[in-house]
Amino acid sequence: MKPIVTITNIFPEIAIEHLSKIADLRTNPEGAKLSVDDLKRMAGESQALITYLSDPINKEVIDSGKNLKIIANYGAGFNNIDFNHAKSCGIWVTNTPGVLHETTADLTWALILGIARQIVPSDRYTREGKFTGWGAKLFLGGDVYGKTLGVIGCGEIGRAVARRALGFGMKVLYHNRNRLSVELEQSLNASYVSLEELLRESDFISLHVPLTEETRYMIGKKQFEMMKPTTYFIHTARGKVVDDQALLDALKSGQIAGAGLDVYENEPEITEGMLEIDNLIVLPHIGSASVETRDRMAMLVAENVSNVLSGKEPRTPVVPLT
Ligand code: 8YV
Repeated sequence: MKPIVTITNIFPEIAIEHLSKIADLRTNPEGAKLSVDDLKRMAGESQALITYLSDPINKEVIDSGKNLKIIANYGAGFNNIDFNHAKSCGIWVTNTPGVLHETTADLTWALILGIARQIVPSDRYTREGKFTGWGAKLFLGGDVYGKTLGVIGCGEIGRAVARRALGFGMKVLYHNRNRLSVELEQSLNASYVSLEELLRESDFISLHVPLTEETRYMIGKKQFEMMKPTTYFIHTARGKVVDDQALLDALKSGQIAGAGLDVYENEPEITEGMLEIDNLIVLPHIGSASVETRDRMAMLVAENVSNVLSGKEPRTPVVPLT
């Protein structure tokens, strides 16, 4: 009998084909919203559970997985999973590092350029038939080339964002739990600074930390007050790292020049008042959303699952079980 593998949401076809050769696959092809009870039932039935950032894989769900061997998250972030509890139950937890950072960095840059050059309102204006001739003051934005980029969190996504800044002649400041090696710093032309210095000096600030107890609400009123009125704030990490109300206040009062967001404090709810603000781009959490990257993520998930089901170690465990 083949092991049961349950996928809690829409999953790329290429990996479905691969997994269906080795497992009895249960899927949710329309991406129907699942309750904790649904997740508990799925965990109870399966040897492997493929999960998404929107699935709260808490103690209750994990305890229901009597035969569960692996929880394979479709994403690099895994704050939706109580991985310490999973580990104590002998269940592997895996994520998808190494395959989505370039795509997420591309989107970060789309936000940097988009907010600085007013791409979204310019497009709207043109579509609305308002473009009647060249205007000397039409949608004046801020320069990107030659400015200072501050990267908070210099893991693989933060570094991919910093690397792109080389082509824009930017000065790069970064802040991270640990300082990067001298070689890496040199290859990125990046200087390690305190968080406060980064907030005070940068023209663009981009956030790339995971959501943990230490990073929860690390950017709030006090941090926005340190930024320059010409600074643009970009956030493609996890909503709860930022106090959205403080961000909204900073945008409204002109404390900062603008922001580009892919994530929200109470996602998928957009924080009240955000949609009325002009100097803000709001995206629906599409950081890794390219066809190629989603396929790569899914194939890595499939490899992790098939390794564990055949008694091997997964390729990208969140923490080693052994
Ligand atoms: C994923 C993400 O699409 O990798 C992450 O952490 O936020 C996204 O790239 C998301 O996690 C889907 O589950």
